Amino acid sequence: MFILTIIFALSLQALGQQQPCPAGWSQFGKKCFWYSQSVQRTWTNANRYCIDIGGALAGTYDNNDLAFVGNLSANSMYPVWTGLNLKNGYWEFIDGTYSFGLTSQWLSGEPLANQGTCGAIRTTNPVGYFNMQCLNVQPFVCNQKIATCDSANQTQRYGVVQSPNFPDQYANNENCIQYITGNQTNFVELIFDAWNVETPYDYVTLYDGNYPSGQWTLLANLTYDPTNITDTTLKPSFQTTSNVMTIRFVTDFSGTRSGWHANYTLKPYLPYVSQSGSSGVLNSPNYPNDYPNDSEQWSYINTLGGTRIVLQFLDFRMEKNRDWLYVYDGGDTSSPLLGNFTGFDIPSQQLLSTNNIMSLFFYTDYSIEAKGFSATWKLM
Ligand SMILES: [Ca+2]
Ligand SMILES: [Ca+2]
Repeated sequence: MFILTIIFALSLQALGQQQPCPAGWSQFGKKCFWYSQSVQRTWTNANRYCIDIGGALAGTYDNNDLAFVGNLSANSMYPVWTGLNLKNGYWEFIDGTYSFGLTSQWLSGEPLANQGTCGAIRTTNPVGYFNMQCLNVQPFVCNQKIATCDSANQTQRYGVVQSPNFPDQYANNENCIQYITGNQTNFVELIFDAWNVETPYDYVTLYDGNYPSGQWTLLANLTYDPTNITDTTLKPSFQTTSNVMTIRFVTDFSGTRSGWHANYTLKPYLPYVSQSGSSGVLNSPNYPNDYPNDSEQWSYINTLGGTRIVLQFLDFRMEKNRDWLYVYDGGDTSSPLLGNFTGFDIPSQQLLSTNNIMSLFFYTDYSIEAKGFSATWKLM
C-alpha cells in the first residue's frame, strides 16, 4: 500500500498536478503558512526573508486564520510577527489580505498609541494582536497563495486559456496542464494577447498532442514574450498539426506576476494542394459550394525549371476584408506578393511569376462564408 501510494503520488506529479504548498509549508484554506521557528528578524527583515522564500509576512483574513497562525507558532517564547502594520493611519496587512474585522483580532485594549507601528501575535491564550516597535527581533510567520492550477480540457470552437487567477498574480509552485481538444479534422491555433511572466524561472511550454501521457511533440518553449515579437524567427501564434494542444505552465518557488492570457480556435484541417505539369485549375475548399470558416489552405504550383506561370481568375466571391487570398511569386510568405484579394469583384489582371513556383494562401475568419475562388493557370 505504501509503495502504491508513492507510485500514485509520482504519477500525479508526472501528470502535472502539484502539491498546493511547498515542502515545509502548511496549508490552511487557500493559503500556505510557514513559521520561522528559531529564525528571528526585525519586521522589515522578516518580510524580506518571506519574499526570498516565496511569500510575504502573513495576513490573517479572519479569526480562523488567526487561530491557525497562533497554533502554528504556539511554541514561541516571543511575540510572532505577521504582516500587520500601520500605514497612512490604517492597520493593514502587507500581503494585501483584506483586514476588515480585525477589531476582533486585537487583544483587549490594543493597539496602544505610541507602542509601535507593527503588529505581532501573542501565541498564548488568548491569541491576538498587539502593536510593537518594528525593530524588535523575533520569530515570524510567512504566507503565500496555494498553487491552484487544475488540469482542464477545452473542446469549444473558441475559447480562452490563461494563467491561474489572471489578471491577479499567479501562485508559486504551479505545474498545471491544460488541453485544447478538437475533433479529428481540426487543428488548434493559439494566440497570446497578454504576457507578464517571470521568465525564465516561470514558463509556458506548448505541445502538439497529448503531453505527457499520449503522443506529443514540443511546439514551443516560451521564454520570450509572444505578444511583442521583434525577432522574426519567433512566432506570435502557434498551431498544432494534430487535434490536441497541451499548455503547461510551471512556476518556481518565488516571484509571481499577473501572468498570461491567450485565445484559441479549433480550425478545420485542410491539406495543402500541389499541382505540376503545364496547366491546371485551383479552387477554394468546397467550390462551387461555400468555403468553411476559420480556414487556411496553401496551394502550390511547381512547374519545370525555366518556365513561368500565369494565373487567371474565373470566379471570385469572398467576404470583403475578412476572408483573403494571397498569391506569392514563390513558395512561401517570404516571397514577393503578386497580389492579395478579397470581396466580390473578379480580379481581371493576370498574375505572372518570375520563376517556376507560385503559391496561393487562402484564409477565412470565424463567420460568413461565400463561394470562394476559381482560377486557371498555364505556362507562359
Ligand atoms: Ca517565479
Ligand atoms: Ca468570413
